[in-house]
Amino acid sequence: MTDTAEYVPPKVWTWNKEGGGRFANINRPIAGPTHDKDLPVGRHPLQLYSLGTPNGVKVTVMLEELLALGHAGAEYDAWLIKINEGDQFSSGFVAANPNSKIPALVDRSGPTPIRVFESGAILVHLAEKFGAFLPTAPAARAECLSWLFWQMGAAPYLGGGFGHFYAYAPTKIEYAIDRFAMEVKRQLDVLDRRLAESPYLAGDDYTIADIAVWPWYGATVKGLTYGAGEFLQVQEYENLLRWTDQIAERPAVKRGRMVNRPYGDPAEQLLERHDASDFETKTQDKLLAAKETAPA
Ligand SMILES: N[C@@H](CCC(=O)N[C@@H](CS)C(=O)NCC(=O)O)C(=O)O
Repeated sequence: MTDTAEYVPPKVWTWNKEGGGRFANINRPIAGPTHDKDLPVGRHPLQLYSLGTPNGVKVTVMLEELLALGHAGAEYDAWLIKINEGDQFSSGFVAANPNSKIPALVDRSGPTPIRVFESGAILVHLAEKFGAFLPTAPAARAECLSWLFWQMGAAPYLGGGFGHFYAYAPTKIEYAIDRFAMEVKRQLDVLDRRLAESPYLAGDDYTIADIAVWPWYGATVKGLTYGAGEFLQVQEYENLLRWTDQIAERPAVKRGRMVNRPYGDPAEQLLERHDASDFETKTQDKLLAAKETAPA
């Protein structure tokens, strides 16, 4: 690794496969599949291919919220995509999402399967399909979509910018950490001021804007992302903390954040979800206990 203070970019960038840092095994300067493999398909109308990161959790929370409202058509199979092992580069996944990132949804409820990628597009697809969590009155709808798209534009500065340079980059670069910490604190203040005005981001009602923003900014304001709570002085954002805690109490949110989650408390890890009963019977603690008591 060249010292950043001395680094002079060459005329033409070249791919140094060994020098890519923590995500070197999956980072590539090219798109497209690396191997042939179809995606599995379960029995439900909606097939989700994902992982329990903040981007994945948005969709599993939305699906659980829809089911909680009684929309049986939102039943889904959630398949685990191990991005550290390159599952997002299979031919099947690339057909569902040419951008090779989770989450990807295939809606098989009609005669022809519809692929939907990008978490924001998936939330809008589901909200419109079931007529839920997206206001129809023009002003409220505009406010909801504005915060939804705000999240899509803002979060890369939090994850790819701040998180990368604060937690993952092989050298600590003051300029980069300072620049992105300033931006993340500004974003937290944007949300905090908005949530001083109204209970939810789009107004009085809980919408897909809250569902999109909560996994990233709720976790950050609770100090759960990148171990940076003290560094960012997150306790300052009282309205954001109030909103975060309120959403965390929703039963559908509690379920949604367990799906496709391969880390943390085994009782909160449901690696794949194919039935509502899986939350009771297939979490990792239960599967491991069953394995230990099974006759050899
Ligand atoms: N803008 C995308 C971001 C999706 C995204 O960055 N997904 C990450 C995990 S959180 C991923 O799949 N990374 C795998 C890779 O970059 O190869 C969305 O909102 O869906």
